[in-house]
Amino acid sequence: MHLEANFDGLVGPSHNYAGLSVGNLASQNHANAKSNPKAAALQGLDKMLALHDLGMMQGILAPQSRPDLTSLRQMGFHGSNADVLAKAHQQAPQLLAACYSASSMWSANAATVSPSVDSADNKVHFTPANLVNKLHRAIEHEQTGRTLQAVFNDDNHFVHHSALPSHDALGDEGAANHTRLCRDYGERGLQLFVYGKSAYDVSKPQPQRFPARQTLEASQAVARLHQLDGKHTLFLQQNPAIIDQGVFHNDVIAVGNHNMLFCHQQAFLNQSQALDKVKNAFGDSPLYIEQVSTEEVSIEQAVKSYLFNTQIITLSNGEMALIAPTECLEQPQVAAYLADLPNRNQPIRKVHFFDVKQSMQNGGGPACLRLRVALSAQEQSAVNQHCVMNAAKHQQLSQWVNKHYRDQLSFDDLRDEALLTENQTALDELTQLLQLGSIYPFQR
Ligand code: SUG
Repeated sequence: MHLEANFDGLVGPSHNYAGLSVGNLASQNHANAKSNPKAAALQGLDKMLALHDLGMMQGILAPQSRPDLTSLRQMGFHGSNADVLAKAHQQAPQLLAACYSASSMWSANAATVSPSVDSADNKVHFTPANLVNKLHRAIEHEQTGRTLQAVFNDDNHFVHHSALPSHDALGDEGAANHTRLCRDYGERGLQLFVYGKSAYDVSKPQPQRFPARQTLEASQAVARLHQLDGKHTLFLQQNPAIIDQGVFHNDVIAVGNHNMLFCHQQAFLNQSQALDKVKNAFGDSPLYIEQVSTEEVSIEQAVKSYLFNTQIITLSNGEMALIAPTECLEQPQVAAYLADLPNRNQPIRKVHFFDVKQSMQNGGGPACLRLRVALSAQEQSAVNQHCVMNAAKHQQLSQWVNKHYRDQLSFDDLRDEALLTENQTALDELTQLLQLGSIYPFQR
């Protein structure tokens, strides 16, 4: 049996609000707010357990080691670890914050993943995203590669590529700009790559205010690496006007699952032509496109609520359910829309609401927290089983969080060497709980 697993990023012990992501309004609005790392990690674990309880295969991706001392030393801070932290805190607080971000929790940005049924060599392909647009994220991809190798560690089934060269022309944000539509997870699907700009084609419009993080050229390179069939691969441009309104990734305005595409009316450039292309490429079987009009939900409310950063999941009875953040209940248009959604002619029958507020305040909703990996039965058994969620694992990891995480963090706490030690102690223990081996630089 094929299924689509969700691998969520476990929130790291240094979760904080540093306002690092220009163009991501929640990140900017919460710059320097106090964060709650323990609550953040527990919220994430509870969502993972709930998905497991709904019958889904739910995986866990370990956080990255922060602060990233290698990067800080590369930037010229030297001496003991305490010296490095104190100097960076005093001389370049932005760089210290970048090297301390727990942003790897948003595993939708970890990589692009293609299932084996879509690839010419019949293997599952992983390409870590270079995330070049933001410094705090551009330092993630090497560790991402090591972590994915430790979870999907079998050459017979899994192919791990390096990230694309780190340059804006190949800016890649991973699965946040990638969706796959299919009739069944075990059948060849249609892979939709959504880009914000082209590096070279000047005829394509670009946003004026905020950066487009994903380029067409990067999406094409990933499709080549993954050996996808051109007939079943589409490249669509995101509407640049909404990037300027805070839609910094396509998964803030559109989400797909099986034969359903759920999107806002303004998600894509030249939307009706774009959706015609999707329908044609999908073929004859039924495809549900649920488009929400601007009248019904404004872009502003969509961005505040993360209505489209929801997860659509298919339950074992074939019905679909929507995993939504509780912020959707706070925006009146969105709450009204969701109350009516199950009555419409589309497959979602139920909406489940989750409190992931700690992540939401940095611009990460339920869908940002997960990387989708469609797997055959054989591939499922080739996954590192210690990274798969169940009730016992949830209990074990909740205890681990309660033992190691601080209740609260603010920027000045980042210069405290004790925080570094706490992070490393926690992650060292985690590699044993998840049986990952020595994946972190401090363990080598
Ligand atoms: O890259 N926020 C992340 C949020 C990523 C959301 N992911 C998806 N939409 N798939 C980002 O902008 C904020 C960090 C800070 O400001 O402290 C941050 O990195």
